Formats: sequence, C-alpha cells, structure tokens
Amino acid sequence: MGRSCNISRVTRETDIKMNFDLDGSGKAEIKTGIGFFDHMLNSFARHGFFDLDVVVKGDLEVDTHHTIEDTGIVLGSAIKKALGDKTSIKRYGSMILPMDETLVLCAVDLSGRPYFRFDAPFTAERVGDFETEMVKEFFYAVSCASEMNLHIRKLDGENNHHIIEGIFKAFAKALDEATMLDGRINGVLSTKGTL
Ligand SMILES: [Mn+2]
Repeated sequence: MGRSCNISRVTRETDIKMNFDLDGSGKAEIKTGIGFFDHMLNSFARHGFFDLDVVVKGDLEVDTHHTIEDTGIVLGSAIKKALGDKTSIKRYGSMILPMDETLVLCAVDLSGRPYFRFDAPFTAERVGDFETEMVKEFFYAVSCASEMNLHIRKLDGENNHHIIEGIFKAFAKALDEATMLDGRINGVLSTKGTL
C-alpha cells in the first residue's frame, strides 16, 4: 500500500479528485483551471519528491477563492491520510529557500496540533489569474486539515512570482524532510507516545 492515498471531495463549489504519494518521484498531473496555481503545485510535487495528481473543477466564474482553498483542504487531508500513524517519521522539517532576490523560511512540525503563522506580504493583487491573498488561505487550509504546525515567513524578496514560488518550494522541502523515515525512531518521535 505505501504512504499514499486517493481523495475525492465534492461540494456545491468545487469537485476535487486527488492522488497523493509521499514517497513518489516528483511526478505531477495538475489541472485546477488556474495556470499559476498549476505551476505552484507542480513545483511542490517536484521539489518534495511527492507524486501528485489533482483535477479540480471549481466555481472559477465566481473567483479563485473556493478552488484554491478547497484544494488546500484536500491536500492537507491527503498528507494526514498518507502519513498514517506517523511511525518513524522525522516529524520536524525546515528550509530557508533562496530564489533569485527572494528568501523564504518554512518550518513544519507534524505534531497533530494545527498551528499556522504566515508573514509574507505581497505588492501585487495577482500573479496571472492567481490572487496573491490566496497563498495564506491555501496554507492555512493545508495546516488545519493535516493537523500540522506550519510557519511561513518571507525573509527577503520583491518579485511576487518568486515569493510565491519560493514559498511552495520551501514548503515542499520542509515537508519532505519532516515526512522522511528515520530508522532510529521506534514508534513516534514524542515523549507522549502519540502524534
Ligand atoms: Mn516560476
């Protein structure tokens, strides 16, 4: 079976089908209807070595809000489901990722307790059809649904495309590290005995 899962989620606003494999090779097949969002999810899969297939039919005639937020909910649920009982995972992961003039910090604790801190201001309302304020909504949804402590902070940067892409890549690298298996860890890495 491995650390993978399929999830379907249908509401009056979105219809989402996702296949997710934590131990993939970075293969992605992404169709959200939002070009820049597809580009970001591709980067996430590639740089985290996750396999990710997503098809989203969202109410883009309204705006991009529900499509992006609900994709975050489903990705978070997929991460949680694929992790299973979290046996032998490293639990913590972090990355400071440079991308040209941009520098982004991301830190993850797969603690089972959702917490979300986001400090990355943007200077443009959109990149392509993607509304920049949705970056925060997306990662908030991922954090809640996966029960992950997630910190994202822009340390430097000017170009909004770079800043957002830096965030998705930094998250991918931090999550890749946190989900890695460590043979020294018997059970889960917690003095409480549960994550
Ligand atoms: Mn790019």
